[in-house]
Amino acid sequence: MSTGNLQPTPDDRFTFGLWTVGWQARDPFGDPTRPALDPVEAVHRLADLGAYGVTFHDDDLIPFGSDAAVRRQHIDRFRSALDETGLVVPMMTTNLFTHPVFKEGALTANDRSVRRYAMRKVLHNLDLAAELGARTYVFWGGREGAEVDVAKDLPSALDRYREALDTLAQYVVDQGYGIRFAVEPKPNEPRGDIFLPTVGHALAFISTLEHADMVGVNPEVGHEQMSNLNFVHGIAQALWQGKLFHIDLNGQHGPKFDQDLVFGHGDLISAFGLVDLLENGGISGASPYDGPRHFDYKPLRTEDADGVWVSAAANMRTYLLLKERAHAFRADPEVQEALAMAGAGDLATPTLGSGESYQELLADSSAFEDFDAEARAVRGEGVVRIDQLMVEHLTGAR
Ligand code: GLT
Ligand code: MN
Ligand code: MN
Repeated sequence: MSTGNLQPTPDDRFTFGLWTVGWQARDPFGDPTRPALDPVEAVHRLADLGAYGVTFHDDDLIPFGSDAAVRRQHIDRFRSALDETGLVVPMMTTNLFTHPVFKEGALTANDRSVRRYAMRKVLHNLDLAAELGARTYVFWGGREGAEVDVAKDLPSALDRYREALDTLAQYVVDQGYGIRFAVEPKPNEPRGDIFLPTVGHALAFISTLEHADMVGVNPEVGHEQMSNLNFVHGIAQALWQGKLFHIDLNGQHGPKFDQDLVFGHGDLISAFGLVDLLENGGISGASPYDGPRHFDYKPLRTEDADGVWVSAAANMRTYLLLKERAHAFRADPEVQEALAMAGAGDLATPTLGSGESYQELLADSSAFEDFDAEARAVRGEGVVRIDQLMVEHLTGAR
């Protein structure tokens, strides 16, 4: 049974994209089912629900092609709403995917003039990000990819992606903006295949960058699960490499189109493992994530305007429920005993002794010559008991 406080507050650091609650539910087969949402109203409604911040693409706030005066009007009235509510803007990003000019790519388009235009669009919006105090800038390359592999020079596309991030990072350094970049992987949709499709691809790419230290990842639950990958493992590796700069929380039912469900409304057991990792650091308690808990979901197309806010609240409540359940799980003496029986904590002990070399390992007959692998193999590992204890906590049975 839930005992914790399930009312979100800014201390929980819950954030939402303007494009999430503002999604009008236009899909490839149907017209919008909801009216446009004024970003100012979004700020007030999110603040009323207990959110901490709001994030956005340039075009979510300032219609594409606006002149400088109109741009300033949109920024100023948005800024007033932030000041009235106390909501902050911890992350911003660029829309490099909606306008048809980006149909063949943006930072990796074949056409150099499109690439130069895309870089200018980012540079312009980085100034606004700095003005609004954003600390993280996301790069989701929705149009960076291909449908026809032989029509794209793939190695050069990666060269151009790197060139763009190196150049934009240099701008941030030179301006003293203190902003870090977060690359958001996605395997496909809208492109047939998108470059940097998974957390692993993104981490490997980032290691080649000139300013690799200021570039991390912004993994999204559904994007890894679209590839049938284990999101919790991806997050653990990003944390382990000090690269979890931001996170997009939502729900997904396995490999299919990007569902962007409410957090926990997809794979609930994975969501439990994720919150346990983010909040408790998992078994070892290492590296808890301290950034915003950002929801990147789409209110179902079936919902009206009221349903949008029901679903926004559901993301936060589900997170808090899982947080409370994960704490109860970790505090349960039977769980601790089961984990000890399984030797889960022993993995934190180095395999070699302090100062031990491979020569000493070679000389240790107990490690090999006298080790009875057959006898060791007979012993059960006791993992199912832990799984069931987790399910019982998750279902409120404990
Ligand atoms: C887009 C995408 C998201 C990205 C956003 C950032 S926009 O809606 O589906 O996953 O996080 O560009
Ligand atoms: Mn996302
Ligand atoms: Mn998504």
